[in-house]
Amino acid sequence: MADQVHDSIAAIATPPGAGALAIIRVSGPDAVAIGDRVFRGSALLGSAGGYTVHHGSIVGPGGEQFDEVLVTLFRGPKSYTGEDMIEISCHGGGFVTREVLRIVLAAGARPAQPGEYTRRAFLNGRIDLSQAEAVADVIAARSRRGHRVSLEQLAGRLGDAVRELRTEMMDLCALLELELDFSEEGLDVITAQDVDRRIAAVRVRIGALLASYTHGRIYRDGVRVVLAGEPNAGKSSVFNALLRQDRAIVTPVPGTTRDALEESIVIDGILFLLIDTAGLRETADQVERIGVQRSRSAASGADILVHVMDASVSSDVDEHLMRMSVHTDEQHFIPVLNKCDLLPSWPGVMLRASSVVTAHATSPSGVSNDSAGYKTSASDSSNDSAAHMTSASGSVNVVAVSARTGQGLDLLRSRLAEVAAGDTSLGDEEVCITSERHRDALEKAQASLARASAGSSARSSEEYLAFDIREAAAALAEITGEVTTEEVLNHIFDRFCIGK
Ligand SMILES: Nc1nc2c(ncn2[C@@H]2O[C@H](COP(=O)(O)OP(=O)(O)OP(=O)(O)O)[C@@H](O)[C@H]2O)c(=O)[nH]1
Ligand SMILES: [Mg+2]
Repeated sequence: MADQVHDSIAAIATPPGAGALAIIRVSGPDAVAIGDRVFRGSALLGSAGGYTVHHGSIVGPGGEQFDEVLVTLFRGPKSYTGEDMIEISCHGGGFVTREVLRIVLAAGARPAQPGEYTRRAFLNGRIDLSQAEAVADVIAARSRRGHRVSLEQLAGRLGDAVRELRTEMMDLCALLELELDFSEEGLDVITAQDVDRRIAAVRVRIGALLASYTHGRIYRDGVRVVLAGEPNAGKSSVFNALLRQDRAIVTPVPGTTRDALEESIVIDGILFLLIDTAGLRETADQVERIGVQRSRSAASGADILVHVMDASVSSDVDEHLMRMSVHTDEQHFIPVLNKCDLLPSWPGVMLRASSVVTAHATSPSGVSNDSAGYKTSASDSSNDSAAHMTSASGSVNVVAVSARTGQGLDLLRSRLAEVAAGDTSLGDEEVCITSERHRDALEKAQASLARASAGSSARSSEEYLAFDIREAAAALAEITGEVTTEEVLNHIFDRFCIGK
């Protein structure tokens, strides 16, 4: 595609459907000339400067007036793409918009590919690759925090942090190479301790960026919350109550929910994907059995597992957890005691569970169908599953709710937000990574730097150290796109909409 940047592209930049206005964007060396072919205003666009708005009409090939429009003119390089651009604001009907685009295409533009404007902005050096990715994220953002992390990336904060790290590495390489040149003359350019210290400092900063992925991913893509538990515990009722809508079917019949249902909500600016699942039990019903399997696999992919228990069966939380042989990572596990309206008195919000589970993250491996619990395998059948429960390390925060009356649900909401944000909530100063691509690049860099550190401790030659450090710097360059491939670019821009 790099060789195609010399033509002019056009696309509708607003969503399809009727609206007050729609915008057709044209970018490329002929953008202004194409504008003058299709637009009649009081002056020629060709003689106008950038950042000007012109009132007039779009005319068809036969000179017939088609729509009354405003044209905004941008002169490269001070435009989104870095090229000459015009944006035609026309009436927002589907027919009008398509027709204006058709007229523009007939006047010499080619239809733009998805993300092609942003791709040109990147290729023309207007933005780095991490900023280009952030454009799509800002558009796709579904929550306040998701929007914030994307916006900061768009502002170039990640790119700046990465470039700073690269500069530090390249400086270090230069010193190492100087050292190599001067070593025969017995001159010390940099001491071994200095090299160690500087590599270690960069590794710490990369480590911090990597750690921010936990938040970043969650803020961007949302937190997967699986509601699980015994049949009839009220999972679907809690699901509906959190959504404030009757989404899932609720009946007194155990085994009502078969297929996993997914809906999103925003709590405290964080996006949550709530997943209601089939109650976990052994069953002869073929459909329900598939549902139970799906519950287990959903639970294994959960960021947060909400285990719903029926207070009318027992208000003893331990008993519930033991019976279900729940193994879960304590930190991402929220036990919920539902139907508390049926108890003679409302239980305290922090029930003490004397012997519960720690540190057994649910995982897809070892999941089998022959127990009610989330995780069993051939070697740990449900009989000896109690062995997995580390006893009495402390109390567990059990949230008492009633899906029926709504009591306790606000507490459950804030508990979800609290668990999602983790114990270290994101500071204002912190740069945050949100994409797997960035994480992979940082991990690659970190691995090269680990080799450099090891080499430095072993007092290897400066040549080898510089090689590893250069490799780390090259990995970081993938984030900003200083080093990139057509394949990577296609992968990134394919998820853009047309017109952006
Ligand atoms: N009193 C009372 N009843 C509730 C409450 N929550 C749910 N129920 C009732 O419990 C029954 C089961 O509710 P569901 O939400 O279908 O339970 P479930 O866990 O989704 O059940 P399955 O999908 O069969 O696994 C229904 O009759 C609900 O009306 C509650 O807070 N209080
Ligand atoms: Mg249900």
